[in-house]
Amino acid sequence: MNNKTTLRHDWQRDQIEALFELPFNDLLFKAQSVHRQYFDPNTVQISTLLSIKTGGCPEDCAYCSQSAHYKVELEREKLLPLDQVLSEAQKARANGATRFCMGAAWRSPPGRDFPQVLEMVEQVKALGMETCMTLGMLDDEQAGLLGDAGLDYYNHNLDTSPDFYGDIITTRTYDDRLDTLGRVRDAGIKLCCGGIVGLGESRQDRAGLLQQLANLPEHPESVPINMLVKVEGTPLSNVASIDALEFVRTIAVARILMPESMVRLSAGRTEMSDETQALCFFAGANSIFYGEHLLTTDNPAANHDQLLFSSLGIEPMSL
Ligand code: SAM
Ligand code: DTB
Ligand code: SF4
Repeated sequence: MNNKTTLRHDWQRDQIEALFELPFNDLLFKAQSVHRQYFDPNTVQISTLLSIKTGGCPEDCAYCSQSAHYKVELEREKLLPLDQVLSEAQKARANGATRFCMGAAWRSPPGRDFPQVLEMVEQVKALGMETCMTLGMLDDEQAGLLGDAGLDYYNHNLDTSPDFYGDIITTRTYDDRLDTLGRVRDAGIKLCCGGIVGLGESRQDRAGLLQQLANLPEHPESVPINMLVKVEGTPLSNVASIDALEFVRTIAVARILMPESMVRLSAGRTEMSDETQALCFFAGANSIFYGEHLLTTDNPAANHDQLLFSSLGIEPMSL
């Protein structure tokens, strides 16, 4: 008999809010129990990020260092040359990363750069790594070409609840995002889709984001939960920090709603204690970004993460 929690796509908002409101120990016990039905609890997948095109983005995402709408100290860069991307991917592979995620500060990929992006997918894949790209909105043709090039994952986040979304981004709609997610699925590419916690949203908004993700036609294979990294010069540079235990609760609810997905403890680990991260792993997070940089901000030092893994008895996941 199969005792696994069944996958649901019909979550109601009040049911999700009720999970958030459980006593902390009950919530974490439930999340860890679900986690153990689908995963080895002592294994965490490791991805490494590279910004392949930095800054000057026309979108106005209020959290982002790369938006041209805000005055942030950041050097803009054109698309990186292929050989530089490959040497970074090789370093990441040597350090134990199984997935290489490439991010570009675009609204959508420009035609002139697209052939080079496809080349990056093919050549990083040839190194024996999984590939992930996050390039903004895609049309059908672009999604198809990325799929043909062998792209494993496409990252495109919903970021927050539909209700709060307009407070954070005005230059593209929630539906634009959902459309891109549908095109990625149609092209046979796996989805990496999550959001950000700590934007000044309410608990209801956090429940609303997770409801959207869990009620997609298929759960995203990878669900990054970012904690806002506050960047000087952006409209959210002084927003109140999210309580660490509320962040852990968000991870736990994501795990319960999407039992089969990899839940990534994504941006924001530099600002978290080891104890908070340990609770996130207990709550069901089983993927991290590894390496000193995210896209434009810092990530914990690699030797710090090695010590953390070893003190928790966690092993990196192999492909
Ligand atoms: N430009 C593309 C897009 O937004 O579709 C891809 C890159 S964008 C930087 C990828 C994701 O990183 C965003 O959707 C957001 O969820 C996350 N992110 C960006 N800046 C962040 C910050 N300061 N703190 C936490 N997460 C952030
Ligand atoms: C995701 O959800 N988080 C990553 C990845 N997808 C591309 C990006 C985090 C960015 C953090 C801020 C920065 O370094 O610029
Ligand atoms: Fe541009 Fe992506 Fe940053 Fe939004 S999150 S401003 S789309 S780089």
